[in-house]
Amino acid sequence: MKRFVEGLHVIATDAAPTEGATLVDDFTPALIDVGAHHLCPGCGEPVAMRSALEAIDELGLTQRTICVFGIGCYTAFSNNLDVEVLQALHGRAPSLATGVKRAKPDTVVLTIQGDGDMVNEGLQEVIHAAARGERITCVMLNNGVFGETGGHLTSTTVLGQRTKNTLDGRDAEAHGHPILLANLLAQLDGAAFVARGAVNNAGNVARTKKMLLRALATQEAGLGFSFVEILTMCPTGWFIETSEAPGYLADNLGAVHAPGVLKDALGG
Ligand SMILES: Cc1ncc(C[n+]2csc(CCOP(=O)(O)OP(=O)(O)O)c2C)c(N)n1
Ligand code: SF4
Ligand SMILES: [Mg+2]
Repeated sequence: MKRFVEGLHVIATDAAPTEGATLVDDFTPALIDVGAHHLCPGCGEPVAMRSALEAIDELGLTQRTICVFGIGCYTAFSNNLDVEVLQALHGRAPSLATGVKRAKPDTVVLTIQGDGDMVNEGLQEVIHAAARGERITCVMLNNGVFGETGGHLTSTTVLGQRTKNTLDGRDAEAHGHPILLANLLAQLDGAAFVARGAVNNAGNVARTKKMLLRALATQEAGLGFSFVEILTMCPTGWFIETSEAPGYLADNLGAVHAPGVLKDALGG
């Protein structure tokens, strides 16, 4: 079995870090009220959030947008976004978003969820929303772990990936196979746009932003359900050095959950 710790500096977690985090920049992106956040250095979720907010801003949708948040590290952003925000129970965001969109069809509704939230705790929610062709956009930040609660296995963890409760790597016989959610959703007739991006390098960030723009355009065109999965770094939950996380994402999560557009009903 492939061990994902080979060649990596795995960080000891039996003691507090000797050095504190450093504020790199206090730049405040559009639609975020404060520049600084308390997510870990090197986390991919702030980059993904920024891309989503840039897409909303560029399409001029700010005044009509309602975000529904799941529960994970990304939830920290729900308190300081300059768009309307609702907080869902774990995994239930697609149903809450469905209610919002049906009650207020002129709004643009998107969920922000993690892999643990969407694929473990609420898998049926997103599948049924997609099958119904709800005119909402679901965004899944996929780091292959329950980041906020300590880096445990989720349903998207790839075979061989080391997590807090699979120290020797995920083993198919013991822990089952990963669920490739975007591939699964793309098979449903109600899904109009399905794509998987990543934020581990500048090119992938740019491609992910285009996917988000396309998903929101799909919603605005009333074509059905739209979905963007974004692979994000979680150096803390992967127990590796921050600098190693972008490469680790490409070699592990990204090698199985392949980035690309899987379905695009807008065409052209
Ligand atoms: C019903 C319920 N079960 C468990 C939890 C604990 N919990 C909070 S965040 C979280 C992990 C979320 O993982 P994910 O959605 O992948 O987000 P990440 O932290 O990795 O960004 C869990 C299990 C909870 N808040 N509610
Ligand atoms: S635990 Fe992982 S997902 Fe959570 S803030 Fe830290 S790096 Fe990001
Ligand atoms: Mg996660």
